[in-house]
Amino acid sequence: MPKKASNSKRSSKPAVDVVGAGGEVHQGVAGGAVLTTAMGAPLSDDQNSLRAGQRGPTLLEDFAMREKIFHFDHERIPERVVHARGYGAHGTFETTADLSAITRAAIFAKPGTRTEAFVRFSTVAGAKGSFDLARDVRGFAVKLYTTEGNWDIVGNNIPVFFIQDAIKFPDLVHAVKESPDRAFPQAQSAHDSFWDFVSFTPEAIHMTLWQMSDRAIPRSFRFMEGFGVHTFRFVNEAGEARFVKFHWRPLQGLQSVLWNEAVKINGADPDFHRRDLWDAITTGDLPQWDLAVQVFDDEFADAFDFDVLDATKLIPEELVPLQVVGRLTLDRVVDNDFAETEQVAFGTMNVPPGIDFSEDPLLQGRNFSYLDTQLSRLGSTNFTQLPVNAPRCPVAHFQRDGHMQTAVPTGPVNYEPNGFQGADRGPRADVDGGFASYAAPLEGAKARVRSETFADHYSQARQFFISQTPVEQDHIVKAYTFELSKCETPEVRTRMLAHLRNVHADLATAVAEGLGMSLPEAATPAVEPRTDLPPSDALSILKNGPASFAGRKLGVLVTDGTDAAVLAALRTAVADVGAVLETIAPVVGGVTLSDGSVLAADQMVDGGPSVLYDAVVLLPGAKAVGALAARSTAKDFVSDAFAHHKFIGYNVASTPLLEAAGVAALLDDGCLKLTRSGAAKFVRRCSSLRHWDRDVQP
Ligand code: HDE
Repeated sequence: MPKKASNSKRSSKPAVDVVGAGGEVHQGVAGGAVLTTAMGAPLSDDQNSLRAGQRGPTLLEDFAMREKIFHFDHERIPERVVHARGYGAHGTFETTADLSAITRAAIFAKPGTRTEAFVRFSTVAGAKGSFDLARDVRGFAVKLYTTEGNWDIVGNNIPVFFIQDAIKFPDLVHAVKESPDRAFPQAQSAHDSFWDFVSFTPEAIHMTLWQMSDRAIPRSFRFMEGFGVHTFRFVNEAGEARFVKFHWRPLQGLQSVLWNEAVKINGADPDFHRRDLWDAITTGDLPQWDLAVQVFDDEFADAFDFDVLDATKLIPEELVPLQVVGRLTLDRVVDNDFAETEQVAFGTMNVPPGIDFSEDPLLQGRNFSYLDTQLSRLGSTNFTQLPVNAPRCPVAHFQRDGHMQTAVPTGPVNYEPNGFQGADRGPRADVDGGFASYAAPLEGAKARVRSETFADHYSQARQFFISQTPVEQDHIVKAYTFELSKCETPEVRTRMLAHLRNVHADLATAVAEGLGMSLPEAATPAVEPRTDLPPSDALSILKNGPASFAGRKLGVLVTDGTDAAVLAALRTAVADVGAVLETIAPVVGGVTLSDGSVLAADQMVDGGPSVLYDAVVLLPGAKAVGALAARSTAKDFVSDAFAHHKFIGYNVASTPLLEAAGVAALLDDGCLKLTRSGAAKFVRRCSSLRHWDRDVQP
């Protein structure tokens, strides 16, 4: 930048167009906004601070510079203690069932009711800047701005949790996050302290089965289920209560990636999940979930094998079927990540009349934590006034003042009861319409105890394992083996193997084999694990995959000379099923296709590895394939796609590349030779997403 004198003449055009922080716009000479201070003073120069002479020191008087740096210095707020890395979007929830017989919640009174929503997906352990494909539980937090106040379902993509009592949460989180001395490892559970904690906390074993399954490495937020986890209550007008569990079911189907892919995606695109959601919403491929409920009464709860207040247990769908009661559509990306996603404050305690808590000790603790934590993060009790948190229904109370108060209450009264009349009187509680807690009958002595009905820690873990396909079981074995191999303390591994023996002999034996360790004695269970729980298909991802390639991404490797007609046919076939096609070329600037047209590529081959795609097509031109076959990133593109069980389309010219990648002799019926007429058939074949029959290990 050319040096400018500090007292240069006021320039006739503003350097940048900016709207004032208060939303007001100063019209500039060119019709654009004039840059101002936060107080609204228009600025003449944003490139140079105020100096005493051309080469002299900066003056304290420079209020514009001081204000700018002051604000910048305080731009960061504390990240969330857990779930720090997250991504949000706006949506709409449409009620599809009349539930007025079982809940008085207005949101369920009339099918067709539309309610504004905000959703934030997250990982748990990693810091705000960590990568998306950590092996981790995903947060699935939904805020529904109902006419009776905000209802937050602060859930996860796994229906059970690690612990049964909130008092253990700080220990769990300390154990899974980085060590306090060395500050690593970050964003992962593959280390001693996590498994050390788990090995002494058998109630966590069931959840670790889910965490070691592919549920913990989802392909995208769009392909995950969400769960409220706890048992809640529906309460109707008559004050009658039923228990309820909440499930979000993606219309896109379930899908995860392989661990080897996850590791590589983290390098190739650490923002893989947020980019996916942004792209889907901004291109109009709006993700949708059905809200389904499992409703049951005291009689079922009493007869059920496990305690419905125990968050380490689920209720199989075979026992209490899911009823769909609404549909959530994410239809708008945020305007500003900080203002909305970073400042959104979810709370399990936010429920409208008609939705109530159960006595789950984990939920009870959460109802304290989510309000409390906002004070550290958002700095004021008035966080409820931020646009993303503010209810869309009227708010009236006598809470006053506090940091960053933006409401301007009028009138003389800030208390009740009061003897004022009319508008000055202020609001009063509504005995009939207001929130009334369900009068749950309680009994027993005050004590620090864990109910005996919470004692079975292994039976549902076993049920989860036997509900998986062999492919998924193999992934679980490999995940435990990998994670425990990262534990440097042999005793931690031994204790974990002792627990796994109580889950399933095959699991324990295979993990021990993978670790090169002998099996220890089984851990002594508090109650004998059951082996008679039947498999539940709903617990498997592969048994619930989509029947279409819709919403997925095809990567097509192109070079100079690529057959333009085959590429066009592929584009049509992919668009027809609602999927996306990206081209990957030796140079991003473009290639010249067989018909002489120039195609600008979406990715350069070094930056577009096949792990970013659900299926791939190799479409090189005959003259250009040699150079491609000599390139290691192109070879990896092919060998990875093959090792990750992806469907591969290829043309005759691809042979040197297939040979260089070492897969030419291995081609199976998941690899299809592509002609112009075969494009639609290939895309149809991709509907099953992966060719699991391929006998290959990444
Ligand atoms: Fe959370 N959890 N949690 N959690 N949790 C937070 O609240 C907490 C638990 C979940 O996108 C914090 O605003 C305790 C279960 C999600 O903003 C904090 C306990 C489930 C999110 C907190 C649990 C969750 C959080 C951190 C044990 C699944 C992200 C920042 C009793 C059902 C929400 C914040 C977002 C966030 C406490 C257990 C899900 C510290 C004490 C079980 C999705 O308040």
